[in-house]
Amino acid sequence: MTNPPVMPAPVHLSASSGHFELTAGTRIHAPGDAEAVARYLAELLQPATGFALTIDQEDASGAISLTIGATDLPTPGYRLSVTEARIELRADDVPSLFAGVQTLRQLLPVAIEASTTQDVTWLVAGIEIHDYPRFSYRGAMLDVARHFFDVAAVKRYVDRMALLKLNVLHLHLTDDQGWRLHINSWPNLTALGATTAVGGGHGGFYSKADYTEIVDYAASRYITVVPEVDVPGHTNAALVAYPELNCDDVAREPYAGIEVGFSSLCIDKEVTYQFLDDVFREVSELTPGPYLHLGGDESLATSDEDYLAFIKRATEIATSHGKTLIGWHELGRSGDLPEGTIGQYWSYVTPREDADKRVNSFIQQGGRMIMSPADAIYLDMKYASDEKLGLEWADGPTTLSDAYHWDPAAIVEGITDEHILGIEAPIWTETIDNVRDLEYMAFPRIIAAAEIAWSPRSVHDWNDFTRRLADYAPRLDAAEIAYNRVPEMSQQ
Ligand code: TNX
Repeated sequence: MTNPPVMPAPVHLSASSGHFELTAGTRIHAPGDAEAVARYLAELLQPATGFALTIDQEDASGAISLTIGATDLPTPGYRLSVTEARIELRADDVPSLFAGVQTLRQLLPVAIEASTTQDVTWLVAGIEIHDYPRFSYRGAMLDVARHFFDVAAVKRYVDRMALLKLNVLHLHLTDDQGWRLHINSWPNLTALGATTAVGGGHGGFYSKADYTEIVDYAASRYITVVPEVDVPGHTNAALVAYPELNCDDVAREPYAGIEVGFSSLCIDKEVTYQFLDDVFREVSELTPGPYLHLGGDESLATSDEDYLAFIKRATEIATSHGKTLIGWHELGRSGDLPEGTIGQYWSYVTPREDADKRVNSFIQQGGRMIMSPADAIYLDMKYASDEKLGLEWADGPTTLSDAYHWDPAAIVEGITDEHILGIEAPIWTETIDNVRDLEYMAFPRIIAAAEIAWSPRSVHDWNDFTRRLADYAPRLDAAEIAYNRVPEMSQQ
């Protein structure tokens, strides 16, 4: 018997005998903090089964039991046991319990992903799993600046992430083409700076209520939102909205192209820092998570001296609002970062230029790294040269195999798991303007990314991964995920 395809691969899984059958009468026992996850599970199972499962906090006789308590696993993790009589899921903390539910979900027949009632016997084969993540930060980034994605689209992406045990949603909220979050003290950012997109589309932005709706929805899936306000480059939209942010006081024209590196806030003007203080304060107030991302990439229109002076002030202002900072790896040019600033690496699987030096700079300044090597994990790269969607700058197309065959701890010499907070799969949206295209670019490569983020190196195995993926395809179909059916998914 082959093991069920669980994505990402668990640390340990062994099949046992018998089957558990989920029926309309199955009760879920979930004391204390486990109850919220039990409610999520009941909601998840409802559409396809038609069952409204009863959740009980006190009565321990329920056949499915979700509990929080020590699992004796190395990091917060979960143990899942399925026998004919019971399903027992025990986790060290609530997010791990939620992760365990994602595993359980994948042990049910694929029809469980359907949005309408299915005539299926809901059997779960006997199994013992213990599992815990390799990295605590398992992210996906969505660029809502090049093309805007509304609240419903973001929620849908959040649910896709949850399935794969990803737990950080990084929103790239501002760029040359658009400013996508309303800021009360600088209202023209959205009134004038959000009206376009790449290719000249209509743009769009989140009201504060919209943004909070995303943050709350993500939180209900134990996903932390990291907002990015990209400065000092990638700021044309702000320079359109406020002439005073330009050194020459002349408002810029809206930009609908895909070049990078041409815009910069005016480094010498005091108003620039008032602007940053207001924006960082308002964004921080809306953000319960610990992180604020301030970009810092590709500031090619800013001189070295200006860049360093700017970063010193901008980071001081940002930390004054109580957040830990994240910056793209160029931020490591500064030796003056607030202690513990996190770097996000976007060079290649083999570092180029001074990317490895930048990484070491963050580590020396007490920070850790998020690894996003562009030639492995940039989900906006083409799958193949003849594809319509995607870019190719990161050494040509990125195949599923490229997305799977890399190790975050083998990129920069001396930088190993202890220096790595986690990994993140960005999806830049120059060529992507709708949910189907987004899912096509993300899936299946994001599954590879999730496996790099979650599963230990010891269980990484390309043949096993592609076999599981082929078995997994019907589940993606049932979930109506618009994935790219790459050749590896059709093998038997
Ligand atoms: C590089 S990598 C960028 C983005 C683009 C992306 C397209 C990085 C930090 N910046 O501005 O959208 O390439 O792949």
